Amino acid sequence: MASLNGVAGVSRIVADNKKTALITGITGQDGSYLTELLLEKEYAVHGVVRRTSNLLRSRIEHLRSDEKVYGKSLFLHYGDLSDGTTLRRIFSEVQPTELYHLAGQSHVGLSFEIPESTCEEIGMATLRLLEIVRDQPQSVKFYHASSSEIFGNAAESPQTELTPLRPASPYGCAKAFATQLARVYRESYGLFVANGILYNHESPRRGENFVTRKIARVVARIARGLEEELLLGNLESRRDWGRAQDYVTAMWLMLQQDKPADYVVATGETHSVRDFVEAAFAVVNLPSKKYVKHNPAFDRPTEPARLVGSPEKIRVELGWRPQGSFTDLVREMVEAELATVDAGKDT
Ligand code: NAP
Ligand code: F7E
Repeated sequence: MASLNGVAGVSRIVADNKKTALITGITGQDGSYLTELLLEKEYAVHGVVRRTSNLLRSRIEHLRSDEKVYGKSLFLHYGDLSDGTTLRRIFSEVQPTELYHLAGQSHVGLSFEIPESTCEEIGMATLRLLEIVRDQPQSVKFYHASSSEIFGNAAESPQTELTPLRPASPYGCAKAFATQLARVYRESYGLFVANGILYNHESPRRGENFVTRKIARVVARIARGLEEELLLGNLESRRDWGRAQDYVTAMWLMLQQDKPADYVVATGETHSVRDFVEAAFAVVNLPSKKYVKHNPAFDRPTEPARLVGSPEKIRVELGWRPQGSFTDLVREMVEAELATVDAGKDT
């Protein structure tokens, strides 16, 4: 396979006897874990990557530099959610049987600062992909990365697949639009489209400006004497936090069914940001009160106070269950940051 600036060339690619998946957002937290899962299941995995000034794609670099994998069962293609002609060309070359659409601006707080590009990337890009899938000669199972943010200031608790949508941010509005479109395309054209309504899921690969990774990283740096304070916004908001590795399994399960449906993917437990902070400082045996300060720059104009999902449907229909506890998740994230600091990689 020819290599084009570190990306497998987009000449016609046929992977015999393998299921073929196309992933948008392959370089993100979920994309990287999903790629590992699908490679384990012997898929041919194709990912869309954007042109960046830095070729290093840290979450999938271990796979890209593996000669047994890259160019053999993993292929990357330059593309962008805004570039419909290129996405269409990638589709005709790859001929995927499963599409995992994970790409887009994923930070809720930032969506207040960059609402137009957020809505374009999340809303219009999903429409673009639905139209492309509709035109494919082969049937393509489409996973859409919906979000608990569609429920916003939720009408009920816990939320289910039937809870009314009341988004409270540009991000939530864009995801609600894309989720409804996915339903309309499923019902109107008989496409296999599944909305995974995912609650917050975290890991050591989480982006550094999401609250769990930020807390884990700063707590590790405080423990090693590299920082003196942890500046945060709203400590009282409550979220349903699970492990990213479990949530990508749920995505895959949704596309292995005979009929498409929407599923809430959640733990069913809620914790406050303050709980996460206290659990993180407990890992390093330090008192959180001494280090945590409020910085209004991290407050949002409005946001859901409390989100918690009911995983009942996915448990009963697909046999999915989250693994590990909240405390295990916090410990795993803080220990990963301590290891990074101790290895001299975050000085
Ligand atoms: P993430 O780490 O922020 O990854 C986002 C991915 O989208 C990255 O690969 C990014 O590429 C890519 N991307 C962004 N804009 C793009 C564009 N214009 N063209 C092509 N690629 C683009 O997000 P995540 O946590 O893995 O989440 C995956 C999806 O699930 C997102 O849609 C998110 O909104 C949704 N979701 C996440 C959660 C959660 O708790 N993690 C919960 C519910 C829903 P670069 O690497 O080049 O930036
Ligand atoms: O914030 C509060 C913040 O940015 C969680 C995305 O994956 O999950 C994620 O969205 C809470 C919020 O995640 C800081 O106000 C306090 O109440 O980690 P977050 P999120 O907004 O819940 C949903 C399901 C998605 O779909 C999204 O893609 O923490 N908070 N202080 C803070 N948040 C951040 N980021 N930084 C702070 O300093």
